[in-house]
Amino acid sequence: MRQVEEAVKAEILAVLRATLPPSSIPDPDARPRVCLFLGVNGSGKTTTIGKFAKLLIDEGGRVILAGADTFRAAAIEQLQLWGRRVGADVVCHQAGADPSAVVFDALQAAVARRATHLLIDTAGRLHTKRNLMEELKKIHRIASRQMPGAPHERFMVLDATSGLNALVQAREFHDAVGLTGLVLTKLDGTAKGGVVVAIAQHLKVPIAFVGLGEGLDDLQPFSPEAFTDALFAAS
Ligand SMILES: Nc1nc2c(ncn2[C@@H]2O[C@H](COP(=O)(O)OP(=O)(O)OP(=O)(O)O)[C@@H](O)[C@H]2O)c(=O)[nH]1
Ligand SMILES: [Mg+2]
Repeated sequence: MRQVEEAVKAEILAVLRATLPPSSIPDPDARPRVCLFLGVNGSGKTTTIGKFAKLLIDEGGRVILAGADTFRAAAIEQLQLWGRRVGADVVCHQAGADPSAVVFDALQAAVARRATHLLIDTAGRLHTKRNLMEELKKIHRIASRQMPGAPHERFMVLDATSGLNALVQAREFHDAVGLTGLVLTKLDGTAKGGVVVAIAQHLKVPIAFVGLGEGLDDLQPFSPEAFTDALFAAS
């Protein structure tokens, strides 16, 4: 039994090790690095953006947040609150505005203010899933027209408590914008987030960060070893 467990563990590690966290502060000629955060509602996108901004600012980055979740007024306020907490400028429009227009303005501001990073918050839910995917594609299109290569990162944020349906969701987001990384949130709870192994394996998308709470410093680079050990630890 022990041998079986060791073999399975080695397999999982091999899948997860094929991943590298993205480097943080870009060279001056590659700024701003534009990171799009997407994922279903409640997965932890806005919170992750706040924590990621803190991490980058601690390393000397200058960060701008884009409020492209215009679906709810509260979403914009939540992002503004994070901006104040971590010391990042926030570019946003009114609720109901075109998210791509927000991204356009935010990218312009990021260039003008010589920001190292632009982090884009998006809606997790629109009237239909089709709307959501079309909107993400449009954001992608507008950003890349403005700055070739942008958005450089397309991070899917997913909640450790999600089941196998997260694989289906990840595939949809991957088809829409091509995911470059995963962020696994809420690992501080009882869930172990095993579904990311399936996603990493099927979509070949690396896991970049894990969320370990709601506080400012609760985002960490992903460790394949620590994650796999926790997966096999008795709960
Ligand atoms: N314990 C814990 N809670 C988290 C973590 N990340 C996010 N949360 C909480 O999860 C809830 C949803 O987080 P949000 O950041 O608002 O999620 P979202 O994806 O932006 O949600 P929508 O904007 O509605 O799509 C909030 O109560 C967060 O505080 C985490 O790593 N650990
Ligand atoms: Mg949000």
